[in-house]
Amino acid sequence: DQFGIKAALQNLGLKAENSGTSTGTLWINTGKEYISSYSPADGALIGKVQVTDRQSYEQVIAKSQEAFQIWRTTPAPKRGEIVRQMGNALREVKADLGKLVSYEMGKSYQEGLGEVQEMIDICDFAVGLSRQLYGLTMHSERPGHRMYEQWHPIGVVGIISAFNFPVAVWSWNSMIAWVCGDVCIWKPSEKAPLSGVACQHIISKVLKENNLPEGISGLIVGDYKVGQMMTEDTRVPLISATGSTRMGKIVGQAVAARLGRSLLELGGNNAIIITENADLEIAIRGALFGAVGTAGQRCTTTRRLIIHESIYDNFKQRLAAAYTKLVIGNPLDEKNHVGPLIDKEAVDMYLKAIEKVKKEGGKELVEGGVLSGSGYESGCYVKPSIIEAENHFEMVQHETFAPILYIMKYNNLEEAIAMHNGVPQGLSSAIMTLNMREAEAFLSAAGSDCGIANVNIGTSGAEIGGAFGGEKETGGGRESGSDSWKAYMRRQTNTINYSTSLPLAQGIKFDI
Ligand code: UN1
Repeated sequence: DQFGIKAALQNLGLKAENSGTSTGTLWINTGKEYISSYSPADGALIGKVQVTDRQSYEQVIAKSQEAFQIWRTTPAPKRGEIVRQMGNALREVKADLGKLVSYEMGKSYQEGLGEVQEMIDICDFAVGLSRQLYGLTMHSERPGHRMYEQWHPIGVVGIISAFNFPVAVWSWNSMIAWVCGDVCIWKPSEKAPLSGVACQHIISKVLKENNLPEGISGLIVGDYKVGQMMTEDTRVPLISATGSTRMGKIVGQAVAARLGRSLLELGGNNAIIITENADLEIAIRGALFGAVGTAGQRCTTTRRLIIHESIYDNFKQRLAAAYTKLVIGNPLDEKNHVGPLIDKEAVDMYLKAIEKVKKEGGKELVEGGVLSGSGYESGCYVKPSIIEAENHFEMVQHETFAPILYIMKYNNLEEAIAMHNGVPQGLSSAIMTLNMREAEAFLSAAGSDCGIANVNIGTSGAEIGGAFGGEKETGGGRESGSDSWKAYMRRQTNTINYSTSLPLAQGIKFDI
């Protein structure tokens, strides 16, 4: 136990066998099916988590509905105070939780710490927000009347999160939803359930210390069938789901069928345009972290580089040289840059994508492949690859959750932007240029069609202060900062008559 995993698990209250259903402080024992969580770092079984069955799901729903009655009328700044305590609790366990995230899903320890930092940041943001849930006031067209709008909590929010950010994305949703007065039920990824259980322990402790109803935070565990209980449930007015476009289409349609609300944050196919006016040093570094960080398993991962033809050869040589310096290995060992993929299924998809794109005419500039031998026993470690390809190739149009970077050339910026936007997804994007006209064209209404567009920064690593999400097949939802909170509340327009008569709007006469 060279990296202190045992101690971290212990500090986080995890055991070999864990219940996966929690109404808050109360953990429900279903005693039946288990999910085993294996580390892609070394292939070891970390622990088991019980799968939520229908009966225990009903208990979670009942507790959250009960809790909502109290939480919705707790003053928002008081709710913020609870979230402040949650942020502090996260500060205390940052190293342990970062380690668990790293060990359970395979991102580097540095990135695991970064993920927990992102949670702490959103807590701080939410605390401030708890005093700023502003509505507008309007001028009524009728004398002696006042109009305004207010924002009320919506109810039970169902959160479905993905393995790649097993805890941060949940916190973007839950911390904001909590200050908004909602209660949350979380189904963490079945590929990283222990990280979910660990967070639930942290939150329920804070709730208990404050004598708050346990159902403010509920946890359910399992695969899509468990998620389905929430997506089809009219008692859950909002479902926020993060994951693949395939999953999002199923969830979105199930929620729409009952006219519920969904907030979707799905796949990306993020590109960087590198113009002849780029600072090449920054462009290389931005592209490198964007493409290989989290082993290419961020929804914001850089998947395509669109490079001006005049610098194409030079850039590709420098990038390929940078790739030779990447050290691949155990994510907990801080000298390594790239950890494993989440599981062998992901490795298969990575291999198939490379094979397929080569059949389509792609040329491997930096060769991929699965690593074997000492340190790579889990079978989940792969080599980041660069492939020269064309934008219309089927594989280039598709999001493969692995470190495969497609590079291509362009001749003029208009063409580059058309290539950039010429994919079904629309999450994150970037341009590398020191030329103001190019940068502004990229950010204009005729530029990038993505929810995130950066200049001289890679596509990943967004800060929590902005609204996070994207267009087209990315699903259109916005989470995290800015005014994303509005998605978690219901808006009510109020008109108050304090006059002694009853004039009708639009000047309508109706006298008897
Ligand atoms: C995700 O991959 O689902 O912008 C979220 C980023 C991170 C969040 C990624 N802050 O890369």
